[in-house]
Amino acid sequence: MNLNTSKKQIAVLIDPDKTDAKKLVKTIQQAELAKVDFYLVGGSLLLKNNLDEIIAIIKKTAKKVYLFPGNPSQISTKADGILLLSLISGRNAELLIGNHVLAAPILKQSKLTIISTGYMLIESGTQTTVSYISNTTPIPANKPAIAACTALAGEQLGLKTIYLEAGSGAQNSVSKEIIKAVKKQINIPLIVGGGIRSIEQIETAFLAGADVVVIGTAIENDIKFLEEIKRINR
Ligand code: 1GP
Repeated sequence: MNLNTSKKQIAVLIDPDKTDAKKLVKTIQQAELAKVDFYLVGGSLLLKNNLDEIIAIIKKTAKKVYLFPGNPSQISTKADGILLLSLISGRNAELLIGNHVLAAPILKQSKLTIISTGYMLIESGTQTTVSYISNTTPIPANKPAIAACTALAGEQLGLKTIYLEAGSGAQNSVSKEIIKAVKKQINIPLIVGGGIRSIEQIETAFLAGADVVVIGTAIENDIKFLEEIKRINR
């Protein structure tokens, strides 16, 4: 992930529970042909204990791999860096700072690049795994001003990027109204993900102001989506 570029970036999210070595190798081959910019690795649960193996496969490319941890057990020193998520849309102290205290000494000893990230859940239709697991209420989809002020507060606190999250496999992705309202308030890079499953949605997010779009489920479900991504003009 390059925080200092104006180039629109596409990141592929790999959930270790939803892939295996064989499937991942194929995904990575296609993703490289599609010229994706970097990879995120993480999920709500880790049932398979295969995090290091997954990262090692992706590291065969020249691209950076960042941890996108669902909880502090998902730290691997094999990655290049970590999105250190603070769930600023919620009021769960553990996810705002508690888990970070526990992870701090481990991160200090690692060589991981730490990207402090204001993580914001946006309501997206039905309840998502991330909302349930985090025990937090997402920001209502029709309240762009709340989203904008939350992101602004995150920037003022010194966070390096904001991630607008509809939730993995979300019914509705983050709307262009929310993306625009947030983008207008902040000067740090804006990441958008959750429920993006068409080229139109990617282009809409970029046009509204997303600097990075994250795709997970759509590629898990159909690897051919990467052939379409390849054709996007960025
Ligand atoms: C989830 O934003 C990411 O945390 C990606 O979501 O799996 O719906 O693409 P999808």
